[in-house]
Amino acid sequence: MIDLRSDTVTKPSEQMRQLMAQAIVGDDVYGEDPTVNELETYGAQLFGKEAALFVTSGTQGNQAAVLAHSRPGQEIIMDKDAHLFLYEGAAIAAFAGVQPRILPHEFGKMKVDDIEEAIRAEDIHCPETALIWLENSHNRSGGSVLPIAYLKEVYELAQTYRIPVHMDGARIFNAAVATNTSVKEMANYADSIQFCLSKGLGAPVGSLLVGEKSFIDIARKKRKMLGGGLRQAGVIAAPGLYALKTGVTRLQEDHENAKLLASALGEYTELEIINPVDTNIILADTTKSGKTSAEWLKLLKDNNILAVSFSPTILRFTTHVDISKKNIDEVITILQKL
Ligand code: TLP
Repeated sequence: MIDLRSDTVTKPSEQMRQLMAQAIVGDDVYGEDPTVNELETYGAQLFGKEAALFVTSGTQGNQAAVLAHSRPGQEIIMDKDAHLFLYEGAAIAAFAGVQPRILPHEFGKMKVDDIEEAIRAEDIHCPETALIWLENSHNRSGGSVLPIAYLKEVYELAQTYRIPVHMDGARIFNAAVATNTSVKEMANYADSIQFCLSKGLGAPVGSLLVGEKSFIDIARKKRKMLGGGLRQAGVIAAPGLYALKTGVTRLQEDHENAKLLASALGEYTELEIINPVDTNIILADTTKSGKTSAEWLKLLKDNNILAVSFSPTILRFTTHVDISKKNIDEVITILQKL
């Protein structure tokens, strides 16, 4: 099977497995796991932030961030397709007791005027705005990148109102590589960032949350409440550290493969590519083909290709470290036959 469902499906490399076996460990709840500590220090430095927290997943990192930034009864401004809103089981309502204020967007960018209008004024009737939430790259928009100029504009607005900005950077390295920007530069315009080790970078587990030390100290307690206080977590931090050190530059290959696949899909099928394919995600509209996404998924699966459905008429294909140029050529040959 050529698995293009997500960049989460990658298997740890032999090198990662060896590092897991050899990792020096301790009890991380006591702060005594040297490998976790090394990963956190390295991650914080890479993003130019004071501190970092190793979490088991992007979802746990995002939720710890929400809990650390907000109080029950407050509100978070986010776009209507944010992963936080669509795919985290309403955890912000269930755990943090906050509500989402969802705004329209174009490829992940909410209008800055809309954000300003959505910021709550002091009023006995209203919740307070706890946080502004950005997602970079933006998953539901097909991995599109929020450019630095936009990040800066949103951050300056947020500072005017003294509201923190969190960036769901599950795929921030894809965004940085695609725009030839450093994650440190992007991090200048967010108070906290969650980024995944287990997506494009290819680690089996984990994310980091980065920010000021005082914020990370609170998030660490919240992570414990979420059941994320792990013990000898060095065994999963070791492949994460390796992924962070070695997995970034090769993301360019995933982006090239995605572009190649997108143009083949456009050429050999009736699927219509509806995103600019900035990074490693392709969104294809099935309408013109007269078939639904479910029908396409079956047809593709019968031909050894896996993708996911984003709606009854939208398919998502994602390239990653376990998909080579050769695999893409194989997919193209299959598409030509179809
Ligand atoms: N995204 C997954 C699914 O949950 C949709 C995927 O296959 O793309 N933020 C963003 C922007 C994400 O895309 C994801 C995962 C997460 C957070 C959550 O990360 P995990 O899966 O580690 O909890």
